[in-house]
Order: sequence, then C-alpha cells, then structure tokens
Amino acid sequence: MTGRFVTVEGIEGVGKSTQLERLRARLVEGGHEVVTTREPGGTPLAERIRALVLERGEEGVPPAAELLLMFAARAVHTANRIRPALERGAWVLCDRYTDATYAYQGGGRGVGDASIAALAGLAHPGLQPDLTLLFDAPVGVALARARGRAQAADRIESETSIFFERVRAKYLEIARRDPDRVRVIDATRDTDAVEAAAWRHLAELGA
Ligand code: Z5A
Repeated sequence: MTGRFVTVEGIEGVGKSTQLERLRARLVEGGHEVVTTREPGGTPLAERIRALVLERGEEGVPPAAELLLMFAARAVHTANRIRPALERGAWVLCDRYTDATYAYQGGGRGVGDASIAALAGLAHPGLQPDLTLLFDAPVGVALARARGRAQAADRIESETSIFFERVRAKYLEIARRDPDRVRVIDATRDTDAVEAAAWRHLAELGA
C-alpha cells in the first residue's frame, strides 16, 4: 500500500474533528488526495451500525455487544473504504480507529486487551495506522468543550467523568507502549497551536 493512514484519537470534545478538518485542508493544498472518514462509520453500512451502537434506548447494550458492533463497523469500513484509498495512494485521515476500542471498551468498560487484539486481527489483519495523533486534555476541559455544543449527548457521551478518566488513562498507556506510532499532543492550547503541533508529525510522514 502506498498511501498514508493517520488516525486521530482522544476523549470526547478534545478537538479531534476540528483538527482533522484543518489537516485535511493543508494536505489538499499540498496536492495530496485525502480521504477523511470516521469510526464507527465511514461507509453506508458502517454508518448504520454507528446509529445502532450510539443511540440511546431502553434496552441495555452489554460491553460484548458494543465491542462486536464496533468491530463489525470497522471490518466493513476497512475493507470497503480505507484499504482501497490506501491502495490508490491517498492519505486517509480517520477520526478514531482501534485505539478507541482499547480506550473505551477496554479502559472504559473493562474488556481485556487480548479479546480486542483477537478481534482486530480478524477485522483488519495487518492494517495498523502509520501515525496516530492522540489529542490529550483533562476530562473537565474536553467535556466542557463538548457540552458547549448544541447537539444532545449520545449513549456513550452520556457516561460519567469517571468513565472518561479511565478512557483517557488507557489512551495514555497506549501512547507509552507505542511511542513511535502514537504522538501525544497537548490539546489544551489554542486551536492554531494544536494544529501546528499536529502538522509537524504529518510533515515527518511526508506531507
Ligand atoms: N467509540 C467507542 O466507544 N469505541 C470505538 O471503537 C470507537 C468509538 C471507534 C463516537 O465518536 C463515539 O464512539 C465516541 C467514542 C465511541 N463517544 N464518546 N465519547 P465521535 O468521535 O464521533 O464523537 P466524539 O468523540 O464525541 O467527538 P466529538 O464530540 O465530536 O469531539 P471532538 O471531535 O474531539 O471535538 P470537536 O468537535 O473538534 O471540538 C469540540 C468543541 O471544542 C467545538 O465546539 C470546537 O469548536 C471546540 N474546540 C476545538 N478545539 C479547541 C481548542 N483548541 N480550544 C478551544 N475550543 C476548541
């Protein structure tokens, strides 16, 4: 594969989508083909799975079901959108990927790493991001940003601060374990400063 696979991660409201759009614009200016996408979702079928897993309903969603739905969406997304784009040489900028599963279903819900690794091997064998930008900020800062927006919280966004503390801790653990791929960016700074830090990592990858 000749393209570049870049994922952005972090807890809700930390500024991932804002930065993804800025990085997309700069890559396009530089003459690259860029595909921006998100998880769960990114294809018609995967977006339908996203709606199922995020909607707030009467019936409980056990962690195992949440985990399997995330990977069902990811298997479709990887096969039908991410791999074809990488094979044509595009830059793929993806808002969340398998690190989110380790952080949310692992750190947040208590699913073991071994179960997640087994499903990752099944859903996207051999496909790992070239670079992951982990936007990091204290939970209070990120949730205040997220809750400043108009839209209602979905099922996972409605979790407690303690849940998001566990998710953040797991993300930071992933970054410590894989520092060459996962770059932690201080997302408490203003939007331009965060973008400059993120862009330096893309430049190292050939942007
Ligand atoms: N999930 C999961 O559990 N397991 C998985 O495997 C996967 C996902 C893949 C959907 O994710 C949910 O799925 C998510 C995890 C779960 N649930 N939660 N929580 P999503 O990525 O679609 O949704 P999200 O995490 O809730 O993203 P978000 O709320 O859109 O946040 P964001 O993209 O990081 O933030 P933003 O929209 O760019 O910015 C938020 C606000 O802050 C906005 O008003 C900005 O203008 C403002 N902002 C941005 N940057 C700054 C700076 N630097 N300073 C000040 N204000 C800023």
